[in-house]
Amino acid sequence: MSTFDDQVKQLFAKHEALITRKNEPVAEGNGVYTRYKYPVVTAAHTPIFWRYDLDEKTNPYLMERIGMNAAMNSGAIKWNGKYILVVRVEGADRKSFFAVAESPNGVDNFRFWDYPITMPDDVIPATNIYDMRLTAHEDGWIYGVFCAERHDTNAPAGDLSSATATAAIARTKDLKTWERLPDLKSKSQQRNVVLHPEFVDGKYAFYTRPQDGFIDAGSGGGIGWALVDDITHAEVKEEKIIDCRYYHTIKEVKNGEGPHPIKTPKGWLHLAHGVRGCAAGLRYVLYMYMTSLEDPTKVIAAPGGYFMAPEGEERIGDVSNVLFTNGWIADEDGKVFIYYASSDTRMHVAVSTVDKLVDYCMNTPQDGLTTTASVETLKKLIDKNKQIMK
Ligand code: M1P
Repeated sequence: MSTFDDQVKQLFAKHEALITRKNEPVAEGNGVYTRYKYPVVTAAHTPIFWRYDLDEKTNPYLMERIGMNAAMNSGAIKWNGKYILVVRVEGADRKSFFAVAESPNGVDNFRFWDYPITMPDDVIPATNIYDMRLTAHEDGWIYGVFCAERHDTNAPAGDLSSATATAAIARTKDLKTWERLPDLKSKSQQRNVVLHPEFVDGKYAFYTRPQDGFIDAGSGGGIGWALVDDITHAEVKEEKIIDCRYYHTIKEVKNGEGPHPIKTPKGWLHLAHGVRGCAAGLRYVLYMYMTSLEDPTKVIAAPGGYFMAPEGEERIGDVSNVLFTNGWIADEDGKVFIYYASSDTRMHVAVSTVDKLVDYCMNTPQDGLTTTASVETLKKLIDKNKQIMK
């Protein structure tokens, strides 16, 4: 019979084997990006010493004491030469918190720092916080903008589900100590709010996602843009929708900015999620678009359809049929690491390059919004290829 110490050793060994497992690129792809075989971070990647009481006296059966349910929607940044994810870890108690996991190469060996982030509360504490977008702003701070969820105080008695979504703002210099700034003031609820990395007209610029309710985007027309004078008292005064939702598209029901856009010589490269309804519920896919360097509110490329959709095991999880992204890293050599979560359960990586992504955006036909237009677009490519194939 193995001793308590043996069992602890086995737990650590199994965990170490998981987090040091080499990841492999998946050979077949569409030429735009390369998926990787294994998820990069899962609930099982969280340290053993977060989940188990390792004292034989108080945990003689070596049982898990604090369960972790998911590791998902992570912000990303390259920092001190390391690929950093600020992971949304969701405990078995349904509360999400932020924790840093770092990797030396961006595709495997992600290891959590010993402690989760202690995020200070705003004046009215939130019940739950999640989905941080990281922005190393030109003002010198690293900002984390995330969703703060609170029970809706206007909900009728007995309604324990109605909630409100607000954009919360914090900043740091070392990813360890965070200064919480007041939540973004806005007339509507907000989720998927992202800070643009540069000043625009001397102001901070936010991508917003106005929404009528906690779930419903409702009259919120899409991804918005708002300029803010003072980040320490941020308020959306005027909001302009820059990336609209359309009927019968992948973003018919909702959309939301992913990570902050990457600056390229041809324009700002954006990654976002789009949501449509179907008999199986909501389907979340990723899509891309580009905006002008001169006027970041002007869309200059809008490839039709989705960029990535759930495949294989990605389709299944706590909230199935979902891909979601709020983190990517553009490396100095032009490589782009796209971090995405599948079905609100686990984190993956796909790798591409800035050049390929710009080419994808500029040369993928736009959605013509009708079957007739789609067939005409398809026929044009067939005609062209028929000439080549002669
Ligand atoms: O469950 C899918 C996603 O739903 C929400 O995204 P959105 O606001 O666009 O509907 C978020 O709660 C997100 O965390 C979650 O992954």
